[in-house]
Amino acid sequence: MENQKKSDIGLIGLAVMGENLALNMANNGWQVSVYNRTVPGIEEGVVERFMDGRAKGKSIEGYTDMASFVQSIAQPRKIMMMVRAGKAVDELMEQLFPLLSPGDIMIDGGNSNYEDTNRRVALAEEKGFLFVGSGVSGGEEGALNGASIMPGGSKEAWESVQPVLQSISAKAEDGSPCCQWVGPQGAGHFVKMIHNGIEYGDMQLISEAYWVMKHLGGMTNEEMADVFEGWNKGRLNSYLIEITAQILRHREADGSYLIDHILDAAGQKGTGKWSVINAMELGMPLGLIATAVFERSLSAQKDMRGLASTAFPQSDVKQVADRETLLSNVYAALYASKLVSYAQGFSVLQTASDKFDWNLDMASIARMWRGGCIIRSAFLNDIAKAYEGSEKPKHLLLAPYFTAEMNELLNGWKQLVALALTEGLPVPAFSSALNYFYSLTSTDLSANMIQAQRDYFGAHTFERKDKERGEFFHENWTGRGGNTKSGTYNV
Ligand code: NBP
Repeated sequence: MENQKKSDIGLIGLAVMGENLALNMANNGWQVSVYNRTVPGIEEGVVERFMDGRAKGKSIEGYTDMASFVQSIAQPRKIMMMVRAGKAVDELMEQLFPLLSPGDIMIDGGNSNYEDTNRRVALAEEKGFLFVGSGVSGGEEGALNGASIMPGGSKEAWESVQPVLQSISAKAEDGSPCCQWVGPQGAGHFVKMIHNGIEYGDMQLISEAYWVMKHLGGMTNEEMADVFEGWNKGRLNSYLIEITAQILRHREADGSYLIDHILDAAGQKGTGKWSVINAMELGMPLGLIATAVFERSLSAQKDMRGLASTAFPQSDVKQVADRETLLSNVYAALYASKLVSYAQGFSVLQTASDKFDWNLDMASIARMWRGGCIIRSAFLNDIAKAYEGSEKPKHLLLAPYFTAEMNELLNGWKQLVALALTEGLPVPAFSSALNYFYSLTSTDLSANMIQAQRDYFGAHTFERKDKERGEFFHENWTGRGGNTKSGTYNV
């Protein structure tokens, strides 16, 4: 062993992501040690199966003993964990600590909660090690051929892990790796979480476009596939639009379309929900993603929807005669709502960056998402450009390019939402985005009434238009209340 060349990197966890990442590393010329736990009764022989199968003949060594695995890696060691997020990562860290040397680096590539990563970075550093929490997006295919990788945590580790991580990352059209240092603590996992939230939003928006074309346009699957293919050649060019066209054309052996047989009850694994919870914690609107998460929940209540549809039967949707205008309006609704969704997501990132002192680079994040990941799209180039200028936009929609786009899209977008709602077709994300847009662009909102009500029943105080901001007033609304105010604070 002593004379044997040590591995460049170690990888723990040989499920779908770990296996493919190990192969990707080996294909890029790295010597890789792999380890998977062997627990009687769970799944035995995982390492052997991999070594005898896909890893055969590659620069990969398999281990079932943790100490030998750690010993096989060159120092400072780089050990990537691709295991289920949660306690598995903590358990592994505890097993690794006594085996590591000072300066060794642990990389958690799973979908960990960023607060767990904050804690783990501090714990590892306290013990003299380095810890990188890295989002990895792109699923099985990305893991093997190039993923979008979002590392954050102990900055000192970047120099060592950069060559490996960038080599296995996807490359954008201009050749740049879709992997850059994100920021300290759990910044990498936070950015990955928002990426996943945006993915939820994009999928909901595309589903609504499909639904209105089908029902208001009376279009066939093939016709809709043609439209998505057309959009994929323009500003909406993206992986999700591309696969939507392919999904619409996909047929069963009997010639029928598979999409028409798939039950309309969506699943979810939680990262969309986390995005929304964290946006709420930061006091930031993330309505489009919230709508996408809630719509999945409502879709899953299939039986309840069936029951409600008999209590409130709807009349048939009237198809529109002018398909060309309809399609142009659907395009406007889809593109404008997508812009709102990304603007909301980037605003949450900016707020987290300010609050946690992460100094996130929005242009770099947009560029990292251009390849490998599920939300990859041409339009991320435009977002990167908007943030690259010397004057950073306060809000993405206020970047001159996007302001011009929104002004052009607005009319078609509102016509589509109005028509769909009048016809009883749900377009929750299109309309949520439109309402956000109207609220965002209104100097005056109805919140004066909310403040009055809060003060009326709870003495929560209000500010006045005719006084300086920050001065708070309480009114004795009924003549019966006292002058005692509630504390004025926001949560
Ligand atoms: P899973 O999320 O299904 O995790 C399975 C792996 O975790 C197996 O190797 C398993 O070992 C190991 N493991 C578990 Br479970 N508990 C463990 C413990 N206490 N100690 C050591 N190992 C333990 O695998 P995955 O789908 O490949 O995902 C890996 C990570 O990457 C997850 O965090 C996931 O959220 C994230 N991710 C997944 C995708 C995707 O498309 N699947 C995409 C992006 C990110 P065993 O074989 O002994 O059970």
